[in-house]
Amino acid sequence: MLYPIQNDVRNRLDLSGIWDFQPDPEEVGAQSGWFNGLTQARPIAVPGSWNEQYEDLFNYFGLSWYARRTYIPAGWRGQRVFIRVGSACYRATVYINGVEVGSHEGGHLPFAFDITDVVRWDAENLIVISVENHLQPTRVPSANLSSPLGGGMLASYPRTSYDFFPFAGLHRPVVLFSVPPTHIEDVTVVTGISGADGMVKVTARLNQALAASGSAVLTGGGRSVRAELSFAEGVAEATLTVPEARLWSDKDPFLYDLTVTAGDDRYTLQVGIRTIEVQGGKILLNGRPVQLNGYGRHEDFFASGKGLNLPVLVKDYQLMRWTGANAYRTAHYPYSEEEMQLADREGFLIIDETPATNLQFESEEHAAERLRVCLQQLDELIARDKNHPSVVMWSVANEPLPRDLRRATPSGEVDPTIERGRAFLETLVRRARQLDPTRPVTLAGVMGAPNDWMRECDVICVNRYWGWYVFGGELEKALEHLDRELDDLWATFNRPVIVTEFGADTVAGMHGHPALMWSEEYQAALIRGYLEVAARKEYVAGMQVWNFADFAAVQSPMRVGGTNLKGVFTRARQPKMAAHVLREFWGAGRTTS
Ligand code: BDP
Repeated sequence: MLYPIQNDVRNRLDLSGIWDFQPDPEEVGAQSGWFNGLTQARPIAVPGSWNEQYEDLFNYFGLSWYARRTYIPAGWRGQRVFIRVGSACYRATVYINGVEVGSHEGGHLPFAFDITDVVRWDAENLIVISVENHLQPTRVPSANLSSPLGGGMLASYPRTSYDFFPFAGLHRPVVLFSVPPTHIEDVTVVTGISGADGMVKVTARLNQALAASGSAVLTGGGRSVRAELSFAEGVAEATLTVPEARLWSDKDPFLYDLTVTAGDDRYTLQVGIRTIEVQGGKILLNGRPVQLNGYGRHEDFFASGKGLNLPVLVKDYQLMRWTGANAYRTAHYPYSEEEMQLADREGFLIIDETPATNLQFESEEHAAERLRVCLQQLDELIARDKNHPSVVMWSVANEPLPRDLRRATPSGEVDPTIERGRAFLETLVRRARQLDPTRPVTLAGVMGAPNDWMRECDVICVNRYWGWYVFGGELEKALEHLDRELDDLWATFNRPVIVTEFGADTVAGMHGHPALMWSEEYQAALIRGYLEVAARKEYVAGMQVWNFADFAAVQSPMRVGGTNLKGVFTRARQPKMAAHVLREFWGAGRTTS
């Protein structure tokens, strides 16, 4: 799944802008031929969630139709033409000139369809995309579960099983692109280090099982290294040796250009030469210990919802850097490709997470379908992000939940979800490792879940709310528990530990003396306390605050104005006191030695 680019042999037309839009709550659009055009359309921005663009659409998750017309440049004739959607949440069907060309499910990953045979060259083309985000128990993430925990996150509306707003729509750009008839369909880059040399192994695959010749050329830092590629059955492989390579790191995110040529096609991508591995209690970047300090985040902003918002993205990177962060987790789903490119360029270390958040194993009814969806999304994520140097770890799940967080049902009977969960999660971890043996694999564990669920993980990631959901207001006690629990995790696993969530809801501008819960002082003290405890532990490989910024959640008695207020920045990106504490701890700079 290569990101579409523009060069002299490939073309790309970005259809971002104002589209026509029509909700279809009765689901009559298909019978009524809406793929031939919308009758009562209103304007809507693409990319963008529909929910915050119109008041009546805020809690609407049903079927909706998008439409837009475009000419296709004459210069594309003779090439294969594709439509590609960066993401559509949750299920989408694409029609070109009234012809259905394909569907995709899963809200956060790209998909493309070959539309060469249905495009018009002498007239405008009508592009129609239907999207729905029905909140269902079989989907990932799941909603409207009937299990005891599934009454919704804290009896929420809408009834999600997770703590963020289920924004819907075309969240990332829709583009048309064209490529030569025989073209490079995929490139896999694996980098290594040998003495002062960088090793870049390139595997390229064509769309057809043909013999062809080509090349791989790596340029950067005033140097150029070249290898011939000879394709057999559509696949070619070569390893480039880069003398005195400039390595990619969070301190020096140096990128080379790799240009792969095959027949008439040419594709260029950015490559960072680096290694990532786990050794004892350390994560090693290019053989040296590195700390992954930063945040759990969300794609979230006013009006755009979960839609790609480039100025906010750049601003967020600047603010993360201002606090001295060098890492974050894409909680709780894959983020945009544009964001991953920025991370490569800016030197952020990413824990790349699938949409499998808050999995429950209560009923076996939906388990098989959910596993299928999880595996599909994991496969698509790794296919999309495998070449990003910034991606240093895969997270296959966030906070999978046993029935009872105290590990046994009150009657003393064994909780069957423990064994079901273990098998399910093990399948995900193993699949990630099989698809990509070059990166550590993890999942972010909830407080009270069985440790056994993390047994297969290379790095132990835990979300901890001592001082908030447990021992709220009792910071001293909370920190004692944290201290002890971290040591226990190390004793159990002998692997690096990252606290992937910790924090406190905080109303910006609310102060307290003494520092009471919800005040800026309390959040600042809690974060300071956690960082101090962690600083004493050699095996802690990173601290990630929940959350970078306040974000839209579902309505519940726990979420003021439907917002999770654990941000160290507000939703409008103003710093709370805690942001200054982080600056003090991390601001001295990046932590790779
Ligand atoms: C954790 C979840 C995260 C929530 C957070 C919270 O992983 O999605 O937003 O807690 O409660 O359980 O703020």
